[in-house]
Amino acid sequence: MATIAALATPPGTAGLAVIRISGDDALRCTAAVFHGKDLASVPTHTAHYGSVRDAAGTLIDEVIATVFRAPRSYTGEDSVEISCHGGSAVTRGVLAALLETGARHAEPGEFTRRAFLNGRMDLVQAEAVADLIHAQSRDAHRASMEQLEGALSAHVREIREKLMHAASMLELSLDFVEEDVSFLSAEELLELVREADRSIGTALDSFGTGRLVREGVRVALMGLPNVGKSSLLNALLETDRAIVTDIPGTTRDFIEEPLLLRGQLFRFIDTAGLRSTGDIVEREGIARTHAIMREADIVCMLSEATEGQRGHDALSELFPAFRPEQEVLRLYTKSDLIDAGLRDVLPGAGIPVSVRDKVLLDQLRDRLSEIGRDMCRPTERARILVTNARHADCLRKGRAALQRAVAALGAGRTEEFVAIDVREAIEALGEMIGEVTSDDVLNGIFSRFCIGK
Ligand SMILES: Nc1nc2c(ncn2[C@@H]2O[C@H](COP(=O)(O)OP(=O)(O)OP(=O)(O)O)[C@@H](O)[C@H]2O)c(=O)[nH]1
Ligand SMILES: [Mg+2]
Repeated sequence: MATIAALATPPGTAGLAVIRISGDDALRCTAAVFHGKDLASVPTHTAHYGSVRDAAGTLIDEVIATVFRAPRSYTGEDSVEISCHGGSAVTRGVLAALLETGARHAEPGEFTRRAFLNGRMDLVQAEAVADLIHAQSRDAHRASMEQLEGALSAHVREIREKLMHAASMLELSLDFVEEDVSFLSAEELLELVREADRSIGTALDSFGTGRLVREGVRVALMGLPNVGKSSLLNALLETDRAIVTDIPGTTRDFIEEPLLLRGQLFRFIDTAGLRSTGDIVEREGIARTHAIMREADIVCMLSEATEGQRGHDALSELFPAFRPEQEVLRLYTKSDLIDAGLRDVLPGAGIPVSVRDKVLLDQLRDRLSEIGRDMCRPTERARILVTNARHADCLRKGRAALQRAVAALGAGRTEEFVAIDVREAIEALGEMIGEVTSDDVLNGIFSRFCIGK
């Protein structure tokens, strides 16, 4: 394998930076610029102090080089990690010196791609590396860590192996079709396929939750104009993100912002106030508000506390229908304008909020994070969590093939037909974990990685 090198830490100024080199000549290339011990002869997993100099002998930096010999490295190849001082000029200098020795600059995700190609991890685990790096919330971190550890792969592998057993039995039966012997009864086969179908279903069911974990729980703030939607968004974000005025119809286009609440990732969406209007920009904004309402996981219906029940009735008329899985909260805004005593008796399990009351804001944060936590909790049955759309696609494909197999068995079709469907399911699951891959699939996956990973 050609030797590749890249900066593995973010570019910019920092205490330290790490440059990674991997490939057949990783040790030779590093040794050519490294002055200290002869790296070509040191044992694996050892760290060495020395200096990096360019071809002319000019000192670039003092560094620590850690040597990992194949196959016990991230990529499975000979690799070196050079820790140098973090700074653009230093890292550029070290990298340039390495590239002079014959290494080439790594492409995005190339280290992990090699780890996959060298059998150090399967495709689900390789993708989990990218997810882990990008994880913002506690749940996303946990889900990607579990995938990296191989929990999801093991689940899929187990289903796939059972199906492979069924397929080989089916094919054996086909070989002996003249003799009329069967190695797997139709009932056994049906049970096997059904079980695999159920196991895939369990994994797929977790994808809804997985999406919430990965992308965040979407919270839409909706209400009539001027009720305080944008003010609430700003208060929760603790910045002046949205324009706030006392003129109804201030917000036109929606504003979406991610926010971590108690370690939980949310996406808050401030929308245009709902009313009938002749203004064509505002009308478009209101159309978007409706679309956002349909998509949101949590809908906050905002109405002014001084309006009481009336405000919420007017709002419900404008937007009566929600999906059963949507959580709808009734918020009473500007609660600083009503008596504290009245806040406990707000109609419809209403939640009092005010941008001027820190305690009320904190209570709202608690409530939202509680709901979010429930939504993101994997179901008891599924210990695993599917968070990746490509994985869900493969699982769906596998499931469809198994359902065709069940139908074929029900219709009394011959083993040949059933075998084709089972094979297709095996293929789909294999695609997910990377047992069968194409360059296109790999390019698609690894191009989304950052360089140096
Ligand atoms: N007293 C009080 N006033 C508030 C509170 N929240 C918002 N306001 C005031 O209400 C007015 C409208 O606030 P916005 O946040 O712009 O309302 P909006 O719902 O986004 O309005 P549109 O974008 O026009 O639909 C502003 O004058 C705010 O200062 C609150 O908690 N207490
Ligand atoms: Mg607004």
